[in-house]
Amino acid sequence: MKTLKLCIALLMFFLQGRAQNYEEAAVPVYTLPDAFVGLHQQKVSSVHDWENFRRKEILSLFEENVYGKMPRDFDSIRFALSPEDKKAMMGRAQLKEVTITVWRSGKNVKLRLILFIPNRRKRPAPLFLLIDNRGLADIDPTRKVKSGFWPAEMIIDSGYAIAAFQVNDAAPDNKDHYTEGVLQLYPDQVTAPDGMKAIGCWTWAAARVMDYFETDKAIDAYRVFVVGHSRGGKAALWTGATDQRFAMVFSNCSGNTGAALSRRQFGETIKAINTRFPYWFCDNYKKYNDRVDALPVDQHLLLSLIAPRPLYTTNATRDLWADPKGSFLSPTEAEKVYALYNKTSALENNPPGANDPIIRSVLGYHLREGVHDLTAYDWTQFVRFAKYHSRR
Ligand code: GTR
Repeated sequence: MKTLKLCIALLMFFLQGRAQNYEEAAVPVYTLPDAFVGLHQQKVSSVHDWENFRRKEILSLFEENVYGKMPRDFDSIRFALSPEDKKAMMGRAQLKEVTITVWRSGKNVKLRLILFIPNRRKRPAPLFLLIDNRGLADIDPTRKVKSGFWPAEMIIDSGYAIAAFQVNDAAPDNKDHYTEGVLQLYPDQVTAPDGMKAIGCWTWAAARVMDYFETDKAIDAYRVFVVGHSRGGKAALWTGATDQRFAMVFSNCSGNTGAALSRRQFGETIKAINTRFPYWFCDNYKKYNDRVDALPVDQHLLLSLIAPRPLYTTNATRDLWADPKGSFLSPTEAEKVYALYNKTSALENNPPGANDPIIRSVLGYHLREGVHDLTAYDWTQFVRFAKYHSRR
C-alpha cells in the first residue's frame, strides 16, 4: 500500500511536472549554494569578508531574482498620532494609533500603526511588531475582538509593547490591486523585471514603522522584533535581511520563499507560488519556475542574512504545504554564518518532536502540533525566546 502511494506520488511528480510532492523519497538530490563561496568562487572565511562582500552579494541576488529591489529613498515622512488612550486594557497599557504618511514625487502612502505599550515599565519597552496579513479584526485596537493571532494582552503582561500594521495599507494582497499602495511612489518598479511587488512593499512598510519607533521615547528601538505568519512570515524574513535595525526575527509557518528550502520541491514550489501569487515576488523569479537549480540562492541564505541576530522559525505538524522538514533544514544550514560570529546554535540534525521548542539557541525553532496558523502557543514561545536572548 505504502509502495503504491509512493509510486503514484512519483508518477504525478514526473508526469504533471507540477512538483507538489509530499513524499520525502521523491525529494530530488540537490546542492545548495554555499554561503562562503561567492558567485565567482571567491572564498569567505571571516566576518569581514562576509559583511563586506558575500552578504552584500547575497542580498543583491535576492533583490534581483526573488523579492525585487528595496527602494530606500523618499521625500518626507510624517507621523500623526490620534488622541492616546492611556488606560487601555483596563489600565495595563497605553494605546497609540499612528498614521504614517510617506511622500515621494508628489504621491503619498498612508500606513496605520496600532501600538500598545505596557504601563508597568521603568524603561523604554522592547516591542513585537506583527506584519498582519489577516483582517483588521485580528489586530483590534478596541480589544472587543481578541485573537490568538495577535494576543496583545498576553504580550503586554509579559512586559513587551506590541504593534501591528495591516499589509493591505502597503500593497493590497490582490493581483489586480497590489500597485495601489507603496508602488504608487515607485512607479518604475512596477514594470522592472527586478521591481518589488507586494511582499517587497510590506517589508518596505515595516521599515517605515521602524522609522516611527525610533522617534517614540517609550519604545526601545534597539529591541524591536519583527513577527510574521506565512506570507507575512516571508515578509518578516525579508525585513530582517534588508533592515538590520530589527533586533530579532520571528517567522511562523513561512513555507515556500520563506524558511523552506526551494530545492527540495516539497509541498509548495516556486512554480506553484508564482502561478497563484504572481504579484508577490519580482518578475525575474518566474524564470526559475522550472529550473530551481539555476537560482543563485536558496532560502538558507536568506536566513543567513539575519546573522548574528537571534532568529526563530516555526512549523506545524499538519502544514505539509509549507515543508516542515525543509524549513528546519534551512536554519541548520544557516548555522555556519552564525558560527562566524561565535554564535552557537543548539539545533540538531533532525527536527525536534511536536511542541518541543528550542529556545536556548541563537536559531530557535518549534514544530507546533496542529495546522497552518499563528496561535497563542507560538507567541508564548516567542516571548520565552525574546526573554532568553535579551538577558545575553
Ligand atoms: C498559501 C500560500 C503560502 C502561504 C499561505 C498564507 O496559500 O501558498 O505560500 O503564504 O497562503 O499566507 O497563509
